[in-house]
Amino acid sequence: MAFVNMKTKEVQAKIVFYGPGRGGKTSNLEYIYSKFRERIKSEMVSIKTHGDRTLFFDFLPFDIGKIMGYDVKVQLYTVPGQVKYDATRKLVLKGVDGIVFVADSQVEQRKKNVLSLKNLQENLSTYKKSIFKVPLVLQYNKRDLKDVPLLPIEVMDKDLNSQLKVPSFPASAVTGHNVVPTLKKIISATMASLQNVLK
Ligand SMILES: Nc1nc2c(ncn2[C@@H]2O[C@H](COP(=O)(O)OP(=O)(O)O)[C@@H](O)[C@H]2O)c(=O)[nH]1
Ligand SMILES: [Mg+2]
Repeated sequence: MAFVNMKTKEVQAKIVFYGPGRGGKTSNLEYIYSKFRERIKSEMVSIKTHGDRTLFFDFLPFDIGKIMGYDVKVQLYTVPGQVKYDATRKLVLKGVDGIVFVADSQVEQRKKNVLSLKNLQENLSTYKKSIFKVPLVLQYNKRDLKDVPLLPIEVMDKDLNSQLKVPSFPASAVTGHNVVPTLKKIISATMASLQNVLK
């Protein structure tokens, strides 16, 4: 649940980038960090293994200015995607206000996307949260790849979004294509869901 201070008119919301290992979650945060460096007062925190994989999570606090009279800060987190780190994923989801699900567009990763989305649904349910109610945006990442077969957008929609029917973006966390629109969408969806609290 977001932290709201009515007196100082501050809101702090938690947004988690979820998805299969190596899908591009950390790369999204790195792009956001490079793009908005002047608004980000601290370093991006990344806890990585030797192989450069996310071990616990990445963390990026981000000032987005005033919305509805409140000074809004979002905290962006990523989870480690590998199956064995499920306990950490669960922990990072605690108190989540909005989620970006980063899917890997490579044909080879099709099954992993579906399993990871299912894992998200299961882990949310341990907090009595429904994947159908939490603010959620899908990102079909790595659309820039040229040398490997990619899943058509319609197939990804069918696999991941036929029931959820949430906003989705084809994107590239490496070129930055649609990274900021993905972020803006999840921030606005998250703020909309907090509206009742802020009134
Ligand atoms: N070509 C391409 N590579 C990407 C993209 N996003 C991530 N990668 C690469 O995929 C690998 C895993 O990315 P990372 O952000 O660590 O994935 P994470 O495990 O989801 O955090 C890295 O080598 C990235 O450079 C993308 O949009 N396009
Ligand atoms: Mg990572």
